[in-house]
Amino acid sequence: MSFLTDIWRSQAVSRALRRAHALVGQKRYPEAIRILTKANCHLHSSAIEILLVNLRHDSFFHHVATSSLASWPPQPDDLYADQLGIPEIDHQDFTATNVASGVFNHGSIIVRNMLTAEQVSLMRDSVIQTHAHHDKAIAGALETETAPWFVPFTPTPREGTKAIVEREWLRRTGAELAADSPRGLFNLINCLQDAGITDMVTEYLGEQPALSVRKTALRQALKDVNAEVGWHQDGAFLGQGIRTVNVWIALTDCGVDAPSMDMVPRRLTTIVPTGTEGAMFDWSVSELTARDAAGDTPPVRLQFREGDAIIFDEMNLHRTGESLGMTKDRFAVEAWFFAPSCYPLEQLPIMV
Ligand SMILES: O=C(O)CCC(=O)C(=O)O
Repeated sequence: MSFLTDIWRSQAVSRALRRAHALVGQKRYPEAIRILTKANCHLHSSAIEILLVNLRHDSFFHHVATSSLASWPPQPDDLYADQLGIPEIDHQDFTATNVASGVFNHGSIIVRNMLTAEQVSLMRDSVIQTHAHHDKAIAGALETETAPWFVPFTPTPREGTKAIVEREWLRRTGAELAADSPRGLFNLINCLQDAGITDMVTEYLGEQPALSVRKTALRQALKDVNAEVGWHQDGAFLGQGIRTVNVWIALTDCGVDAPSMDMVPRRLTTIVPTGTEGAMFDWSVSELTARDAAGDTPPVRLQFREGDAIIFDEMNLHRTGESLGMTKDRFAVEAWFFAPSCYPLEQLPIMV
């Protein structure tokens, strides 16, 4: 980059930051976020990306949440009654009606070709960079050396919110918090928007959604069996009265020689017993209980091509699908959206 281009760029970044701060001073968070996002698409600035993570969180507390849905859960018609197992659609049929029909009648729905090859490559690189820069931080690198790929998110303490404490454990399970990666989160939110996911979720939840810092992850599942989680329903620890949907997207082919997801292919309407003999945690589910809950629809190991997605919610019973002898790591992103009108604050909101 030439000296003049450098000067022009840093002036443009300062201008965008000044405008955003002025808007935030007037509590106009959505406009500040829009301006910074637009500017950053060509400026790729660490300072903008870090500010965006914080503004997306703070903006939740200035957002007046209203839902267009009087009750929850909805009871959509079963459009997939004639399909065995988990229903599958292609990206061209990705609508809130189809997704709700799959999730509320069958527990989940697979969407093939959710992301383009270019989006997959951008997100896979984001996962790799985030892990690598977190490693540098662990080895003692300063934040200025790990930004914009790894800058631990530290939310302003507020009543009902919770400091993040599980980074070490998450990392052992192959997950990085997307909010710890200002550039990774920027790329993720753009991909979610460009693929039509944010619009679909807005219609599905009946309001502009918020992601969760604690549940939105950039994942690298290692080929050597290492999952420390086991069978679980996220509803066992997310709390009652929530409205949520998770979009999990494979960034590499998986399910044969790389870890994938194992899933009970049916809609469960209750939280099954947790912490029974053989379960790894008090919130996870033993093999025996999972098989019991599955009944005549036994768990399946899912196979995905890169860019395929599966969508489910807090009632779904699943685990990382891994076996001894797998030869490849698997990359994925996991985006948990919640309805702001009944948001569990300890999950730490990020407006999208
Ligand atoms: O990616 C994985 O292996 C696990 C993901 C998961 O448990 C989830 O999306 O809730």
